[in-house]
Amino acid sequence: MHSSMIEQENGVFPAVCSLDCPDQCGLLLHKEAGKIVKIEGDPNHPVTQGAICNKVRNMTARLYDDKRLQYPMKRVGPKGEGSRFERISWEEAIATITTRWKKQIAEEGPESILPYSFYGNMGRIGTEGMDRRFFNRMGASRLLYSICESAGTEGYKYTMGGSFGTDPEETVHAKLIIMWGINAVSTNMHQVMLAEKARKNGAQIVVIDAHKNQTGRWADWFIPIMPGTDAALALGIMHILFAEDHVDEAFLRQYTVGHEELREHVQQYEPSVVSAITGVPVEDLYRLARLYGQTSPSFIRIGNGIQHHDNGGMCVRTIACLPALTGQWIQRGGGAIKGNGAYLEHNIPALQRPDLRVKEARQINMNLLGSSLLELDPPIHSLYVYNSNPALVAPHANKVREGLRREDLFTVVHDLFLTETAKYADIVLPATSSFENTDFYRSYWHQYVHLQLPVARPYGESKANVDVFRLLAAGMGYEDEALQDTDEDLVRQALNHPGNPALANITYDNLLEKQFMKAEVKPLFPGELRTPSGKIELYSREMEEKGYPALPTYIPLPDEGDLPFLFIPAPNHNFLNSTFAHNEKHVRMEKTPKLHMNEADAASLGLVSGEKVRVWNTRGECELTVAAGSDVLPGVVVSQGLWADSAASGSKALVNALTPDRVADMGGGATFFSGRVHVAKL
Ligand SMILES: Nc1nc2c(c(=O)[nH]1)N[C@H]1C(S)=C(S)[C@@H](COP(=O)(O)OP(=O)(O)OC[C@H]3O[C@@H](n4cnc5c(=O)[nH]c(N)nc54)[C@H](O)[C@@H]3O)O[C@H]1N2
Ligand SMILES: Nc1nc2c(c(=O)[nH]1)N[C@H]1C(S)=C(S)[C@@H](COP(=O)(O)OP(=O)(O)OC[C@H]3O[C@@H](n4cnc5c(=O)[nH]c(N)nc54)[C@H](O)[C@@H]3O)O[C@H]1N2
Ligand code: SF4
Ligand SMILES: [Mo]
Repeated sequence: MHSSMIEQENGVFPAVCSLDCPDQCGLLLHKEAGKIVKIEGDPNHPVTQGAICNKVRNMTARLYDDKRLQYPMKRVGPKGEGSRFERISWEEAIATITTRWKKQIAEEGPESILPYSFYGNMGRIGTEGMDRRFFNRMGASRLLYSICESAGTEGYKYTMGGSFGTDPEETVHAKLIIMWGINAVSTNMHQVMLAEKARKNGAQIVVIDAHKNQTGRWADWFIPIMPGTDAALALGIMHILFAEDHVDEAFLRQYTVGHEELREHVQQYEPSVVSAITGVPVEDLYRLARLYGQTSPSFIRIGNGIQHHDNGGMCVRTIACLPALTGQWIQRGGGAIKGNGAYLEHNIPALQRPDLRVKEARQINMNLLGSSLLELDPPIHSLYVYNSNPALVAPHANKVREGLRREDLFTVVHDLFLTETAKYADIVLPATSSFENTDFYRSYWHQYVHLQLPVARPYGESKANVDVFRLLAAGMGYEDEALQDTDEDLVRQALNHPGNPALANITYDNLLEKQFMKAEVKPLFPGELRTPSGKIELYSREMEEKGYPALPTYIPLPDEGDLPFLFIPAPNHNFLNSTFAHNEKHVRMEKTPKLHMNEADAASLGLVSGEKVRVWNTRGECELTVAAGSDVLPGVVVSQGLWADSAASGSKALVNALTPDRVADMGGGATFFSGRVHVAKL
């Protein structure tokens, strides 16, 4: 790989997928006349092996979509629907923003400014590098990055000490694979490829989900479950494992704390009790527990679906205890993955420079964006959004939009497209795609680190996040060296991390030569975990001190009144969150936004498949098309995908109009899947 890829008009160039997806595929970009004309998988990538998803195979249409933003703009019409924008220069854009911010900082202080971002591009210098330095230097309000996996990550950490799990490449050796609350066929396709290899060697595949989607259909055994009850199922399995002596006593003694307390504690989770809670028949519960207790190696892939609930943190904490009971962590390919991000942790302080912040600032939970914009005192008077589209993806969308509509809120949005959020902006800035930038990428599932160098020229006048923050720093008069570092400096500083020996060989120079490298990860066992005891904590004193039950526990979802259906608005196959929801090709592949419901429920409401329904609660409403059948249990309805306001289907499928902005039990997490709704024929 060489830095002159931009200059070469034709050829095939290495790249990495920048999307927020565990697989982090190695890619090959085909260029003709300076344009990327084809994207395929890199066959030399050991994990992703040349296979990529349909979304990214069709991504060139997005890169050169004629709706892609080319130059900065200012708003001239009203905010939101009906907004209009006029082209301005970068000089004017930066001057407008920094003039406003200087005034605001002088009058109200920097906490009146809120950066809002997520991982629309997983490149680390662009999503948690120069941006963090800039807002630290400014002293702006801090965002709690809680919209995705934070509840489950915290829950898993209480049990295992951090995001450390099985190396996915080893999972081909498993004889039992449980996909638990993950729609892996759509969201982690290479885990499915690895499971297919294991299946050829005799492995059984079990899927536990609230919805029999493509992943459930692919399973050898699909187990439907009432949403929000998975902790009870896991505790029911533990009850049987202890009762029938399928536990690995030696492993428990050597590597865990609290197994005796746990043995006592799970006696209350009798199969009949668990069955009544989960909807899983008693026979199936025994069959599952015995299968898990008697098959080795066994591997559990813990998805994000189970933790987007009020009880999500405790649920993941509980499931994460299972592999310890049968000693799976020392079996090749056994164990579990919730996330593996901690193995590849780079030097975060060196990249983010918290030392630039002279005064502590308030922290704002991103799941509470709507109420924060509407209710905080002192108020937020400026919002800077990048790498995210909160008007579509954040919970309680109507509140978010009401906040964005405030006339006294100065909003800047930096994106590749005029998103739903950008329509509320005062200033819109055009962003480069990841293939136009330098950045490094580290998967949160496999164990490889990638370097991306620019392959194509910036589209129009678009700029990378890092470049915009350098301009903003200059405009603000911040002279700190840290705000002038080059892209290469940033990557070098982040990868120089004596605290993580797994990255010892992974340097900018080595990556320049090899493009991607596997970290030298030490096996978890034998070894000290990063829990307080250094062992797997089946009993956690730390949790007890924080007011949680010390042992894994089933905590029912809160009561949302007598609305008849629990509503699960999950991701779909052809979009990635709201990315691709604006691209015609992807929308066409996805067809229309549906509402999956049980045929008995449909019949009782007089509904048949294909009919339009109104779905509503006190937070808002949306319109979806019924798909009746046996894919979900009675009392549950499921939609898939975050559809654009302007979807070709003319949909009014803003599913987040219905989702609660309650905060989950841990990590300030989101509760997208714990809301209830009414459904009726339109
Ligand atoms: N194609 C595609 N891929 C993606 C994404 C995308 O939007 N589209 N998004 C990316 C991102 S940011 C993330 S975080 C991941 C998310 O991907 P996953 O980890 O797969 O999580 P979800 O798709 O949110 O939910 C997974 C499953 O949980 C089920 N579910 C919901 N509630 C419950 C419950 O209480 N119990 C059980 N057992 N199941 C439940 C849902 O029906 C769904 O099938 O995918 C990433 N990859
Ligand atoms: N109902 C419901 N809501 C959900 C979920 C769900 O399952 N159900 N899932 C939640 C989850 S898990 C997540 S992670 C969030 C994700 O939500 P977001 O992080 O908002 O993800 P996207 O919708 O993909 O938006 C990313 C935006 O970043 C832009 N972008 C891409 N690259 C760059 C870049 O280099 N620079 C800049 N400035 N912009 C860039 C893209 O064009 C896109 O508009 O959504 C959450 N919302
Ligand atoms: S979205 Fe996921 S599966 Fe698709 S190319 Fe990117 S990393 Fe691979
Ligand atoms: Mo996510």
